[in-house]
Amino acid sequence: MVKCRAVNAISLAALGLLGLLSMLLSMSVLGESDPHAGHHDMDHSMILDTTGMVMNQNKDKLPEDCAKISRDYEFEVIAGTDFAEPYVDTIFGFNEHQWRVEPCSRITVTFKNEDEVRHQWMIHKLPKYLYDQGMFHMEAAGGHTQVGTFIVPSDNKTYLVHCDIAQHMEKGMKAQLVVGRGSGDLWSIPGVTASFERTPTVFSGWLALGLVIIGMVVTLIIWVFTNKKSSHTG
Ligand SMILES: [Cu+2]
Repeated sequence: MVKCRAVNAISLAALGLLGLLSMLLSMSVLGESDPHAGHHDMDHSMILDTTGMVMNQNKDKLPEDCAKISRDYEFEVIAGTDFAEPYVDTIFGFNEHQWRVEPCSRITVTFKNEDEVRHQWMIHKLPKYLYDQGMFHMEAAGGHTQVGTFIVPSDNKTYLVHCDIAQHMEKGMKAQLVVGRGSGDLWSIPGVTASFERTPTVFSGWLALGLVIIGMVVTLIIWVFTNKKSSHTG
């Protein structure tokens, strides 16, 4: 009788351990890694108030490879859930997800947030000698507007523009700024390019489910086996 209880206790412990293991495994598989998870350092070139912020604004410093400002652009970018409607699997969006400009041009973005949650318009891989961390970044609190200006260098390049708030890019806030001829479209831009990122997400979801099922089956087999054994010995 004592032996039987001991075996039952072991099988129960094994059951719990396996359940936990499969849960942990599925969590690590499902957990999406955010490439921009690291926080961006604040620096002095930042305008910040309760309505949001503009970081690394540049109205007059020319990139090394530009003799003069080729052209001035003014874009109104509206952020909001309404703009996600035309696209499958999106929740957030910009009124436009692609802008085209000439090399060495100066771009002023009026960033209007129509949602209640805050949103960002963040562009990456600009020259680091002009922009801290190669980034120009605006953030507008819900219902607010921010205006910011930056100057692009002379290369034909496609820049990633996104909202860095957790899951906003994955849910539609991804866009591109094409300078000159650009350097190839980025993937998964709503209305511009097809999504290639969803496939691995769906795959990892199924993989996690499979792992959980396998874990449960193995646990069940062990449990039945040890119970049988204990009922024979007990
Ligand atoms: Cu956002």
